[in-house]
This record gives sequence, C-alpha cells and structure tokens, in this order.
Amino acid sequence: MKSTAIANSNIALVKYWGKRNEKLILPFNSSISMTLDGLYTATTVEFSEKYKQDSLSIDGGHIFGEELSKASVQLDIIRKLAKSTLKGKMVSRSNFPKSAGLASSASGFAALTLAATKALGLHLDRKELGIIARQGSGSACRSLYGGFVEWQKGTLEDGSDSYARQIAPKDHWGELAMVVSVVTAKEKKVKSRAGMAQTVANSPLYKAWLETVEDDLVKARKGIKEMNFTLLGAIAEMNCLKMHCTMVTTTPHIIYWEPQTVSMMKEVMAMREEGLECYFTIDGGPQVKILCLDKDVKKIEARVRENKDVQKVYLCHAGDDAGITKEDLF
Ligand code: 2P0
Repeated sequence: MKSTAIANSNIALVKYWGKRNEKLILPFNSSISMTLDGLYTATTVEFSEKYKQDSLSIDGGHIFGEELSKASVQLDIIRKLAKSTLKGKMVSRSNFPKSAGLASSASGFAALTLAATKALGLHLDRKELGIIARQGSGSACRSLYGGFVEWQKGTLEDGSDSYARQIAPKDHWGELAMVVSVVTAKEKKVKSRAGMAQTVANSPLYKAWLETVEDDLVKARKGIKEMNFTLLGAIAEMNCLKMHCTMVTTTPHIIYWEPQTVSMMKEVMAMREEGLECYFTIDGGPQVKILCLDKDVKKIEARVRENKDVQKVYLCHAGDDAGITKEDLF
C-alpha cells in the first residue's frame, strides 16, 4: 500500500501549448521533449485506513488548496481503476525549484502516478500510465520515458490515443547536452495552465502556431533520429520563440521573460556567431535552457556561469525512464 517513484523532468524541444479538452488535458498539438538526467522528483504515496483525508507535502511544506486538490483528483482517477476508497498520504521532493519553468509538474505528476498506481497494486504499461499522468499535468506523460519522447496529441474524444512514446533512448545521443540556467527562482505569476488557456482564447497568432507546428515535429523527429544538431537546435529555438509570441499577443499580455532571460538569449546568439554552436529554449518561466554538444559544453557552461544574473546552473544530458525505488520518503 506504499510505494515510491522517481521521475526526471523534461524540457520540450517542440512545445505543448493549448488544450482542446481542459478536463482530460488533451492538447491541440503533439510535442517532443528531452528527459533530463539530474533534475528529478521523488514521491512516496501510501494508502491506508488510518488516513481520514488525502494529504500532500512538497519539499517539506504541507500543501493545501488548489495544489492538493489537483493531486487528490489524480488519486481519484487511480482509486477508481483500483476500486479503492482509501485515502492517501503523498510526500514529494524535487532537487530543483518548482513553478519556475523547469517542468516540476511534469516530473511531479509522473512520479505521483507511478507511485500511486504501484501502491494500489495496479500493473499498468507505460501507455496506460501516460494516459493517467497526462490528466494530472499534460507534460507529465513525457516524463515517464527517458531519452527523447513524443506526446502524440491523439484525435479521440476520450483521450485514449493521447499519450507519450519514446523516439530514442538516452544512449542514442549521449553527446547532446542541456545547460539549464536559473536566472530567478521566484515562482511565476501566471501558471502555464492559465497561460495556455488564455492564449487559445484570444491570441491572434494561435492559428499560425498550429499551422506550423506539424512541420516542426517532422524536423525535430528527423533531427533526433539522425543526430543532426543544427537541424534540431534551430527548430527548437524557433519553436520556442513562436510559442512565446502567441502568449505575448494575448490580452492581457503574458511575458515570462525577465531582462536576464533576454540577456541570456543574446549571449546564446553571440556564442553561435563566434562558432560555439548552441540554441536556447524557454518554457513558462524566465529560465533559459541551452542546447549544445559535449565538445563545446565546458566553454558554454563557463560563459553562462560568468553572467552575473545567473543564480544556478544545471548541466544535463538525456535521462532515464521514470521508475520505482525502494527509498521511501517516510
Ligand atoms: C511543454 N509547457 O511542452 C510546455 C511548454 C510549458 C511551456 O507543458 O495544464 O504544467 O498541467 O497540462 O504541463 C507546462 O504546462 O500544463 C508545459 P498542464 P503543464 O513542456
């Protein structure tokens, strides 16, 4: 009745932005991500008669309100499958800041789904796990797999064909690195969920986003399969800029970039001009993630660390599948 899972965070190279069904979390477009080693969430879930209600602790703090109810709804989906009415205690720890654009909800809901299904004795494959994880947070279905992953949007109303699949395992492209620069660890003001809903509702550019994203997916898949860094990097950078343009043009505007974000983007462009090939991607927050190859990573990491605005740097490569661990958190 108690189980612990670990899931890595993932960063999209072709982004998920916009839902066609908010309740089931079904996206308008497919997305492609790299699962990161070293940025993870571990979650222990225990179901027991002794618990009168669900409880959630994240990084040592007790969580109530909307965040607890999202986690509880996720347990409800799993309890229904397992025909259980037991309440659950959830304890979660991440080794990186949450709600700051580093995909903590992806690793969080992937670990929660895996731990809770295991604790209730369900034996599900990764497709079934993905369909459940997706309903907690869309990008969570991608964190169930290591390496390079595609969340296929699916077309069915019930969401049964909207789940993630691995494009390539982590060892396929061990030289691909991501330098994650944290320019501020403050929690963002507009959560991705609200941001994308507003974008779908009123950005005049959202239609253009959907029209061009299919082509980005084709090129990103090819870039990963053929380990064509220039192709993948250029697509990832442009796709990120297109996504941000859709949100900048909503009313009221959503601008996740801080001045330090823009200065880091310019730094990436300058390094590229100097012959250090690298590309940026940015999510629903101010952090800049820089894609590069191992041959250049030391120089690029040093340049990022030199920047006085950068508070923390994580050097990541493609990480492992989410999995069960024996090290319970309580
Ligand atoms: C992504 N993001 O593909 C995109 C790019 C942020 C920018 O997935 O509402 O926390 O829980 O499904 O997954 C962040 O949004 O949103 C996200 P919900 P989620 O990684």
